[in-house]
Amino acid sequence: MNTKITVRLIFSIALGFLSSVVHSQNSTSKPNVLLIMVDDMNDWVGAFGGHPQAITPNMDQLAARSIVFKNASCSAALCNPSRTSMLTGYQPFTTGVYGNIEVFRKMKGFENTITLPQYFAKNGYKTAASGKIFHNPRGTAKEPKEGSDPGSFQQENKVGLGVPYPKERFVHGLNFKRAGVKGSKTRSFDWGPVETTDEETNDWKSADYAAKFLQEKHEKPFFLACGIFRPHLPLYAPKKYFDLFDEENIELPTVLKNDLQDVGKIGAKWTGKGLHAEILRNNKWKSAVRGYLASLAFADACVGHLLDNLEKSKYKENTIIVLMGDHGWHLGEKEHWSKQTLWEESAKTPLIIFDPSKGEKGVSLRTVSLIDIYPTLIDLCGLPKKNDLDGNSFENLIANPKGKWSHSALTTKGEGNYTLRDENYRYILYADGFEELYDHKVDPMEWKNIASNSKNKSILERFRKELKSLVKK
Ligand SMILES: [Ca+2]
Ligand SMILES: [Ca+2]
Repeated sequence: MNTKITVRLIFSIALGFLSSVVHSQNSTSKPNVLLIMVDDMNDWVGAFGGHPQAITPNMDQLAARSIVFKNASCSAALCNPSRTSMLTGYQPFTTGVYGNIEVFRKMKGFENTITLPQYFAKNGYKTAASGKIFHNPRGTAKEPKEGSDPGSFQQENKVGLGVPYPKERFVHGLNFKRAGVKGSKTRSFDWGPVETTDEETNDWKSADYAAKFLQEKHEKPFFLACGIFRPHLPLYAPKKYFDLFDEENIELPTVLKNDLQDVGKIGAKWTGKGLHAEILRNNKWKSAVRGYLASLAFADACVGHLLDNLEKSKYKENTIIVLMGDHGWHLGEKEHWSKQTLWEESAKTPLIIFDPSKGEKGVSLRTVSLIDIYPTLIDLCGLPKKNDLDGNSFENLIANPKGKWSHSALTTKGEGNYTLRDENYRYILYADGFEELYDHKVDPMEWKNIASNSKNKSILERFRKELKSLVKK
């Protein structure tokens, strides 16, 4: 062996040794991830200021030490397409998953999709889920259910959701179906207190499973996801949370009369005008708002149980916390209840990120989206880039919430209906070509559609161009 070869050989052995040392250090020092997803939670969380009477001390406390994204959007204002998009990193129009019944793995070209938890597992993480993360948490490998993806998480807690139904299910709220009143499309449109303890509820059990996971010893870094089902319908919560709110003094959302006059035909058709009229006719608006606030306060307590256990655990200093809803929720705004519109109340979702290594806190007004979570978590955890994702990493905003961000947030509903949100405006394009434009600087409730005002032509042009570039991708 000549000297040159010997030197090269020694050098490469030394390099190999060094890189293995570096590698093992990396894998042990990687941060853990705790992802908390609260179903149908709108910006009524205290820290987001959506309702003055919200009682969410645990989420507010987390917000106070984190980056609070006040202009975050979902990819779709419905459980399955929103969650599928966040967990695959692809927009609804990329996979074709627009509704609650499609399964992304049955879509051509997406059979072998590597989901967010699978990507973490591939890169040395242990992954676990409790409660609703994929749309249907009850699917098993033997019996996959619509909207489930058995195997995405290495370990999954198959549980019930929310709060067990009261014995006399429909005694507390309004059961439109039973009352024979037209207008409700969902049989779950009900609310009321349930005589039960926190510990007996499914949501508490979901949080408790994750809490116990945090007390265990884990050899690898972990990616732990916990889904809380309330404030998803029906709005049943333990009685003590209803007792926090006095129905008489409940503040209603501010609603403009005839707000729907200047919206698109498609948008107006999506609203539940009939349901809203029935709620008014039955004088139940305050009662329903109280049901939502009580359910949200209960969800917050479940989140608190989990976060308290993280605080008590040895993972406290090395765990990134991501807390989000899956989309927003209307409670009468634009004569609509629930989700599935392209307006702010549906498209906006709370998003809080705490990264102990950055130690930053504050509010970010950048218009990020849940589609950006996948690439962002890759960067925050130092995993190899995944270049086929639709979203953009906003790692820079975790270090500096006022940092650079040049993307509008895109939300899709069905084929050909889109909305873009930047820090000043919301733009909507329906499949029939109708456009809406709202100026959030002066119109936070999106009352006045200014798309037809010739003054705004250049703003419209900018959004049209951006939307084209995103949808064509
Ligand atoms: Ca949902
Ligand atoms: Ca209007």
